[in-house]
Amino acid sequence: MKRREALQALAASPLPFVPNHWPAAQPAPASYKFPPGFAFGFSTSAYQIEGAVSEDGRTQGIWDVFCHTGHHIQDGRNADVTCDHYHLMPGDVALMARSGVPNYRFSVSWPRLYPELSGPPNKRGFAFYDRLLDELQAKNITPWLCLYHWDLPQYLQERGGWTNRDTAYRLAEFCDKVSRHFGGRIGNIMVLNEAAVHSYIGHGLGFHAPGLTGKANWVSALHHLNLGQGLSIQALRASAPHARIGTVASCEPVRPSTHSPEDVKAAALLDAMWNGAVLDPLFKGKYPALVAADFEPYCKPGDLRECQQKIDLLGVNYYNRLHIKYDPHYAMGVMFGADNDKVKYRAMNIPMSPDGLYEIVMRIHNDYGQPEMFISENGFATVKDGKPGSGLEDDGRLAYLAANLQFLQKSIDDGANVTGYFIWSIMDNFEWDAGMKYRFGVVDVDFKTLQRTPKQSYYWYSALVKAQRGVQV
Ligand code: GCO
Repeated sequence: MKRREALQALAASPLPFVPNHWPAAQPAPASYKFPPGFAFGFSTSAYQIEGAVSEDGRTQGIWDVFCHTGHHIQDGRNADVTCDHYHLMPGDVALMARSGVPNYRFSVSWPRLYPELSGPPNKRGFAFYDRLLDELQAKNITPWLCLYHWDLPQYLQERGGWTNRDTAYRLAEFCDKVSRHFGGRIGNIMVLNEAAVHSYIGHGLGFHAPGLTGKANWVSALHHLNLGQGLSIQALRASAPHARIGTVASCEPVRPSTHSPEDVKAAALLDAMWNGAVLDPLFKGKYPALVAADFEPYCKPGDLRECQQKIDLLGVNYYNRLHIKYDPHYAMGVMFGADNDKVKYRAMNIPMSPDGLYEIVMRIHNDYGQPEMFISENGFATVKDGKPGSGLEDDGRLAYLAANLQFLQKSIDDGANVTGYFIWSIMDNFEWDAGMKYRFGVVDVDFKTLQRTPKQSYYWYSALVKAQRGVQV
């Protein structure tokens, strides 16, 4: 039996261990009371899990080039194979199905679907996602599609990528074609993932693909992402009239690293760029006053009318509060800084604050007209959990997720219209510039053998979701 077949067989066999307990300190899964119909799910993205980067006609995206040039990835790894989900997909869907978690947010790879500039659709690329949808349907898992999770085709990068206004129009065209292909099969369609992170970290700081730096690249990329998002939403209204249309933003409260006036100013600026310059154009058709002038060189008359769109739901990715300091060496003089808050949780050496989820959800609720939201990502990184096959204890993750869900429940009790919660991620995967150094999965992936082993948090989340759905556990 080939390794791949063996893994597929493994995925279909009973799980290696099923703990029926977790540390007593954790809230009992049945202690939560989310509203009926609340959507629990898992999130992934194409580039981080698929692998098969040069198979079946796929061409390079900006992350392929970024991983293979220079020393951008902390552990020197790449995503050429990563979880090999492209081949092991049925087993991964089976893992989700066995958890009882009924929703799955994934993204499609643009260079897999349209490998050439102005070229025809790649039938084999589309066939992969058709098979994924078949598999999900067979297991009663609802698909949530995210159309653009950072893997821009390299042919568009060669024409300037997001710093080129034309890419906004290419995105709308892409969204239109993809949604027409999937027809009525997908009921929830999100346009972008985290315009703030993609523009700042990828175009302002250069830590992510395409590795550009400086204010002009950051601001122009963000404006063109906002414009592309607005155009795409309009295109999707016509091409997927049955679907709920939205987008996903990384929304985090921002605090200054210290009380110095420079840090306080830098934090306000980053807040305006990270939260405001993403949500204001979409909901209010303007940029925050603090940074509006910075967008003027790129914002043509009528652009803000295109950016402002009615959406059916907003995906909110929340991980932790941001702490910002003034640093003149970086674009706009802002940079991530130290945190002086006392916190209980720490991951990737970053302090984690579950109450920040409550803070940001209530802020969006109050400032943006009480939109329907779902938490499209929330997760916790570890270096390595337990020993594979030995019960994989991940108390830190479990505790952090449990605390986030308590704060989320509180925001709903206080009136926020939050209708879903998706964990990042079902399995360990390629964590961008950190490579495989940090792991976010509730399922462990051994990147040598590709074996998947559920961690304790998988079972805890499964029990919680089942209890909320009234299933006996
Ligand atoms: C992001 C992305 C995910 C990450 C996750 C953990 O926020 O960077 O949406 O792709 O992997 O957030 O960092």
